[in-house]
Amino acid sequence: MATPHNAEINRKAKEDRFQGHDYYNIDELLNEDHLLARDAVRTWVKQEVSPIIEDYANRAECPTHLFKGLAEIGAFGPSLPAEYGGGGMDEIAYGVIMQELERGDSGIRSMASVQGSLVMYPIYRFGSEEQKRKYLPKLGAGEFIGCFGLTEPDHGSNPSGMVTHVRDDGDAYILNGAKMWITNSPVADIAVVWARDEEGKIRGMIVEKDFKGFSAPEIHGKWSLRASITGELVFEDVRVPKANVLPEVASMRGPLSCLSKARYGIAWGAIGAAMDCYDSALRYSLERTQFGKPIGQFQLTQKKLAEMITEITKAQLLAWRLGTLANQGKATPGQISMAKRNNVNMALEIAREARQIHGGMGITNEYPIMRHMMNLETVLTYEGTHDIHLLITGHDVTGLDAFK
Ligand code: TGC
Ligand code: FAD
Repeated sequence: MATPHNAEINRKAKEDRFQGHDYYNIDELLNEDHLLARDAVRTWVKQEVSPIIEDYANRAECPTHLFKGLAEIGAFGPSLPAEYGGGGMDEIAYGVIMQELERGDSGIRSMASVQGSLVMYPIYRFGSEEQKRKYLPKLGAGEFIGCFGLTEPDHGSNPSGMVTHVRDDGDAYILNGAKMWITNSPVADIAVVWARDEEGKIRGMIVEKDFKGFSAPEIHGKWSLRASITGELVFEDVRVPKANVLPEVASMRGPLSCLSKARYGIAWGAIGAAMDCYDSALRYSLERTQFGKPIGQFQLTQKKLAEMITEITKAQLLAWRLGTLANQGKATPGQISMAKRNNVNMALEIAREARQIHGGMGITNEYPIMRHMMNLETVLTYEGTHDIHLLITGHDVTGLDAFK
């Protein structure tokens, strides 16, 4: 039975009392625009996400009403030009926005990552002017929802092996195949789909939801990313007008460039989830008493907290430096892989330690810990698994490919 003091702590748990953590004064490296964007998104998450997220995750339901709000706060394509529906900001602003969204929930960050980096970005980078004008403003405003189809049932880590294909049919392509694990697909108006053409080249195309032969059934039964909707994409002789094919790329460079953009955002996002777990654990350790003392006074709790803030600080510095390189157009895919892998793993480790600090309460939805921990299991796998990113780094430093 909890003492009155401890019962009060648990009653207050559902209030979002989050405070950012900045042990190395990294805010001094951010400019006014970054700080304004960060604070605006932090406030929005406290008002719109925190009060509802545990219930949506519990019901395994996506809060699709938040798409509009995400658009209003500029979460879709923050670093894409404003004339094409983006935010016109820099890469660090994009990063801090993802950090604050994932502080709320990885699934909310996913809604923004997919729309901005995996749907708007390929249309912006590889699309025709007509495609940009037709789709980007609506995507940026949240009037259209998009999804990105690369992974297939038999080709996850190795998307180059894809079997989804198109055949030429005059002014259109006929698309056949299936994609698996596609974020937002059941609610999407358009899908950016990657398929092999008759010459074996990888082509990107925009498939609209009402094209005949196209369906997007939902995948049920996820214990992770429960507030995000995931589905398949099934193509049975879908006629895709050639006007919907992205003209500026015909290789794996197309989808992999989009992944670089999204992985960059995840490297920042994971810091948000880690900070939320640390913040909750720190507060709990000061409020919860056992053996007549706050548990934060025990050395073993301090070891956990000290290691958490050290790892968060290292991840913040990695993300900031990566953002600086990205602003100069110099961030390499290898550097992005290193940051995605390190920061997501760091967040997952912190979630596990924070769960221990919360004791039994840590397994309940009174606190955000288990939700972040379960979410991070997906984040560790999507956008390239933890081990694939290690192999990318291994390839980068040795020049030797260990994938095949
Ligand atoms: P490889 O031969 O190495 O490269 C093919 C071409 O692509 C270029 N390239 C990149 N360009 C930009 N960014 C990158 N990260 C790039 N990586 C490679 C490369 O230079 C080459 O260009 P070119 O012009 O010479 O043709 O390609 P590979 O087929 O051997 O692939 C290697 C490997 C294993 C690293 C790659 O396939 C990979 O990254 N696998 C992991 C798959 C993955 O990450 N899937 C993610 C699916 S989307 C998703 O999970 C969304 S979750 C969204 C959410 O909800 O937030
Ligand atoms: P596999 O590739 O089968 O890997 C299984 C295991 O084998 C992993 O541990 C992996 O590291 C290991 N492995 C594979 N190859 C090697 C190797 N060469 N060497 C050593 N180990 C190896 N995809 C999209 O296209 N769009 C989306 O919007 C999207 N959203 C997603 C949302 C969720 C919730 C999830 C879970 C996934 C999503 N994905 C999406 C798919 C995601 O990118 C893949 O799950 C991921 O790339 C891994 O593929 P896989 O699941 O097929 O695992």
